[in-house]
Amino acid sequence: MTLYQPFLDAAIALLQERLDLQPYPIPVGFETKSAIAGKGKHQEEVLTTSYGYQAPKLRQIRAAHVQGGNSLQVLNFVIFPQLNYDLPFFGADLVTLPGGHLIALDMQPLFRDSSTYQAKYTQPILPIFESYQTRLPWGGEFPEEARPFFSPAFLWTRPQQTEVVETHVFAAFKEYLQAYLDFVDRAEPITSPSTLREIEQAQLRYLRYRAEKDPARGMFTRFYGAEWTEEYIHGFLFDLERKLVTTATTGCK
Ligand code: DBV
Repeated sequence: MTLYQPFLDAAIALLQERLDLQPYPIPVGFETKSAIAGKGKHQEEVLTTSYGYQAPKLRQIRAAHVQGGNSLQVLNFVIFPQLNYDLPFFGADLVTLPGGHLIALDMQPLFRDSSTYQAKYTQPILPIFESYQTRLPWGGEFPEEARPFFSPAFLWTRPQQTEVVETHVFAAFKEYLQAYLDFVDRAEPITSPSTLREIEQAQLRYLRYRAEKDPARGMFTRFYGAEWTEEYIHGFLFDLERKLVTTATTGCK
């Protein structure tokens, strides 16, 4: 059992329990991908497994799980709401590299600076965030340009010990996901054309940023090549732009 497998199992179990969960198509060739990395005695298989689901209010729920031995484990898990809801994104980036663990967990806002948006989607989770502050302290430096995409309840931490990941990070992950699903339960469709336009713009802004700046691009390119990596990023991990083009040109969803 690798470090983030229990996170993935718990998330899928919770989603199945609380949502009408359906599969989301994963492009052929991207469900699993494997390569051998390293040299000589340090050779190690790096296996990337993808998971995709959808639910009535949630356009895409997807996870990428990278398993490459003790010093390379990643679970990147994101929920993209349908464009007619003002729900935030659920974003988890759980990363273990030779240098240590790097944990990013948030309900990433569509509208970072709106006080009504914060009152609706950040204030309710601040008590959860605060309850982890002493055990999961602020992880320090992170890209300034990414700041608009995170909420004040952004849990960003670099634990020294694996045990902290297995206990406190795991607990925080499950609490954030439960709280997110509470928001989903309560969400009502948006009908105002101007708000719908703002939501689409905000989703595209987020998606373009993440696709362009994906911190895993270098790693995936080294293991699996540039062609596979770009297709994985734009065709699965951050696929909204392509889906919008398909809808516009064929009328299909
Ligand atoms: N990050 C992804 C996806 C990954 C992934 C899809 C499937 O968005 C993994 C894999 N994240 C990943 C890896 C690293 C990070 C780092 C492998 C380490 C990169 C390295 O050190 O080589 C949050 N993830 C990070 C960092 C941040 C995040 C801030 C440090 C990156 C840096 O120093 O530049 N999550 C990440 C992020 C956003 C987010 C930037 C922006 C909206 O939601």
